[in-house]
Amino acid sequence: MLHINWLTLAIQLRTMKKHTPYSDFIQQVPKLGNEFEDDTFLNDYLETYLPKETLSEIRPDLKQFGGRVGHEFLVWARDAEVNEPTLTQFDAWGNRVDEIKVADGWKHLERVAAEDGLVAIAYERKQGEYSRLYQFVKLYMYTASSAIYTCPLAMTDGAARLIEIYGDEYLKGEPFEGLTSRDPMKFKTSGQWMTERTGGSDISRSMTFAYPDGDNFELKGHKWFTSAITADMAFTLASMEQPENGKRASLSVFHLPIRNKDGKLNGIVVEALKDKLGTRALPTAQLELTGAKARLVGEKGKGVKTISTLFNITRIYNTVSAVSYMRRAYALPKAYAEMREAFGQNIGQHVLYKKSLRKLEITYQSNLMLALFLTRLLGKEECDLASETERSLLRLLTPVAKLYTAKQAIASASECIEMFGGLGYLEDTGIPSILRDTQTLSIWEGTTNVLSLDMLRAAEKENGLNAFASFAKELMEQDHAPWLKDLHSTVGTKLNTLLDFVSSVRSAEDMIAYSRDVAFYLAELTISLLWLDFLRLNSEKKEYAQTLTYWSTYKMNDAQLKEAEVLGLRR
Ligand code: MFK
Repeated sequence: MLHINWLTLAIQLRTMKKHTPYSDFIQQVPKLGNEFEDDTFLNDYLETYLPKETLSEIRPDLKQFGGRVGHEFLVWARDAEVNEPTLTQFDAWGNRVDEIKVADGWKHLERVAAEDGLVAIAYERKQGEYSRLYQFVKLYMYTASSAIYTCPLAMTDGAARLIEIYGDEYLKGEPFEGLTSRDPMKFKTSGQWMTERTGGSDISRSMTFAYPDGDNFELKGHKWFTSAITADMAFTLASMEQPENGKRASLSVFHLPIRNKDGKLNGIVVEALKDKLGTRALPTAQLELTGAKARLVGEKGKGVKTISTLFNITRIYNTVSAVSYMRRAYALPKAYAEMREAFGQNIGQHVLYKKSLRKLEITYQSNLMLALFLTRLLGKEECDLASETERSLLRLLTPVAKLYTAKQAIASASECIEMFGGLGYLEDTGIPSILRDTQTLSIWEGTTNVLSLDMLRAAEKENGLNAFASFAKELMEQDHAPWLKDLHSTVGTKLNTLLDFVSSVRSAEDMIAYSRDVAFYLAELTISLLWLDFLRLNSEKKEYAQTLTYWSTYKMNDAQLKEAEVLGLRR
């Protein structure tokens, strides 16, 4: 008879378990380093386009900031995301209070934004035309670690610019000083309320009305998506006359404080907080305006034109934020590559992982090239140093860069998740929020289609296409090193392809059908031209030539220009 010694067997099994090579394995957590120092391309870019003395002046600040984003800020961002905002509409006694609570992490992210001058730098203008570049480099590092506190900052910055251009003496006083302050106790933020139940893209369907109230107005109506309702003030649209049947409302811009001096809401009822796919730390509300006291800003009936000053700034924020997420979607799997093993080696050694990583690297660098170019143009415009061509180019490239980078960010975020396998799909790694948050970038501040139409508006009405052609011609005519000859010729061919295609389109309807693909091609072509310029100025940095080869040869696809025709969408 078989005799089993159960005690010995149990000991043997335990020992076997202990000796299984991977039984005690715990995956090391990938960590970010210094997001300024580790970003070699960012450093190369700043060395190329900033005067030496400006770079030496701001480098210590960029370095200290880059060291904090991957650590201290991430902890606050996580706190803000896990502890979502809450709305309490009534107190225990039945009084309407509409109190919104946000996490401590969110408050820390606001404090650091003030102290580090994330809005202020642009208005102090200590670096002259380079102030915007400096500011946006900080925002580029900040966004992906901010639980998108960048959203209130974007609207705050847009509001400050709106006041600079259209504000009266009152707005240029305390409100402007608050929006651009570095003192956390004085720093104020602004909302931008445009969307209503009747429309987000077509705001001419707005149904908020402004009734005279002494020298000012009372606003009545609904606002459907109001991001950052915890702000101190808002700029919004309302009509001063009831529209006749079928006529578009003529809108005007109004400024309103969100709370009165006694701390009570200024004729505002918070109906609900929105339950969103992403940006969950950001309190986005649905409001009723029940007689909010407001003042007119700019010319009556010119509301869309006036508020475009604000949303053109937030569209540049959107662009820079998209690249921030692209950088994160590269930096995280890059860190992981060095500490995760599979099939006998670090995953970073596998050629297919290397390929995915390299594509993410090219994507973030190329999009950063476009985003930072835009901020240089903006800086020049705001310091009155931009030529007419540069102004029109800024106007044209703002919607183009916004729509393009948003889509690229979503694709990079999705790839990043896959590169972590199942871990990338787990909420408590913090990685899924990158995908959820980037998804909003192609929606708010104008969808891809609406911005394609805005590109047409800028191209035709504001001389954008001619400006682009002169900018491209000027870059192509510079002296290029002989080794750049083939790349120069490839980019030249792409430029001709676009210009020939656009001039071959016969009707306005066809142009609309083609506009989205033209916008994508234009973004990619601008990036190619900018790489060419960068290589011209950095002849010794031949490693970047591979990037331009990939970009202009594989990424840019001439067939995409004909997509609307292939789909039978021409009239
Ligand atoms: C991380 C970053 C965070 C960002 C913060 C996000 C939080 C905020 C959330 C939101 O508020 S999301 C809501 C955003 N909504 C939009 O962006 C609206 C999207 N729709 C459009 O952009 C439409 O194109 C538009 C509403 C502007 C169309 O309106 P209209 O009235 O049909 O425009 P129209 O009649 O063509 O233009 C009126 C005037 O404005 C014209 O000037 P004139 O009066 O001199 O002729 C246009 O040239 C001018 N205009 C329009 N868009 C412009 C512009 N001017 C300069 N720049 C523009 N982009």
